[in-house]
Amino acid sequence: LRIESELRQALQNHELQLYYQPKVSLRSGRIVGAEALLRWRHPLRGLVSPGVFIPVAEETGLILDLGAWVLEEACRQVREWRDVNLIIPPIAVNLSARQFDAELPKRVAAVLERHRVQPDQINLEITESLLVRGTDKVIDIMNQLVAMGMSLALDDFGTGYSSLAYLKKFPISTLKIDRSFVIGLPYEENDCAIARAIVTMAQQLRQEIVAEGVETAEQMAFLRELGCDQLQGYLFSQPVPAADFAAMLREGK
Ligand code: G
Ligand code: G
Ligand code: MN
Ligand code: NA
Repeated sequence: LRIESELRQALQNHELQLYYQPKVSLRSGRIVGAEALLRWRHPLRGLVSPGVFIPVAEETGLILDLGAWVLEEACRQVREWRDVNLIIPPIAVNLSARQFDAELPKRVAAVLERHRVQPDQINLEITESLLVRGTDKVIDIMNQLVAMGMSLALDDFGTGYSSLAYLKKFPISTLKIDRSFVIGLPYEENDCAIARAIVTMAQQLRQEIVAEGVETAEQMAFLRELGCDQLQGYLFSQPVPAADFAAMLREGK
């Protein structure tokens, strides 16, 4: 309860911030995207992990206000970067299943327009729980977002309960292999088998594939051999403040 009311205040007191974690192309070694990740600088507690407050926000419904703020802030930041002629790759924003209602496409379109941001400049990351719930309504909302020019990525892939065949029903252009399967590469046979299966399937479905939580050169080498498209993880960079991400882009990394 305390976190809930403090989180409400945090929104008003500007204690929330977006960090950006680069996604790197395995082919070119260049930054081809970034994921925006929420950070909360609590005046007394210090940095509070989203692993703590996102679940609370989900339970209380506060995730709707939080999610709206994240989209607004990401678009504001993109506009600011564009205004100083920085060329930025698509920025991915995490969407909670609770944000997925019939009004979502309209709300997203309004934010993009307000900041004069093109739809392909913002990607949306969704989780498998949304697919499990996968009604025609959800598919319809996804199709509307795609028709607007946005791309959808499936986050934490492999941790939920959606069947593989299920996937092709949804207009998803990117799969993100969950960090829990990347940890054991290339030494854990099971992780290798799962990663291989996911990449093979994504290729068949013509989806881009991003590996999360890549920390070692050995993991990278294995993922390269599999034909994975992009990497995200501490090997390349932790999530960093906007200014640091802009500096990375300017250095042309
Ligand atoms: O950044 P970190 O790895 O600590 O994030 C922990 C969890 O919080 C991850 O599961 C991540 O997806 C989630 N998270 C971070 N930022 C956001 C956000 O803006 N919206 C939602 N819905 N989840 C987020
Ligand atoms: O659930 P989601 O994939 O949105 O969350 C991403 C989370 O993973 C963030 O909290 C981010 O800080 C964390 N993360 C990103 N890269 C790495 C990594 O290489 N290793 C570990 N342990 N965590 C990572
Ligand atoms: Mn994510
Ligand atoms: Na993830």
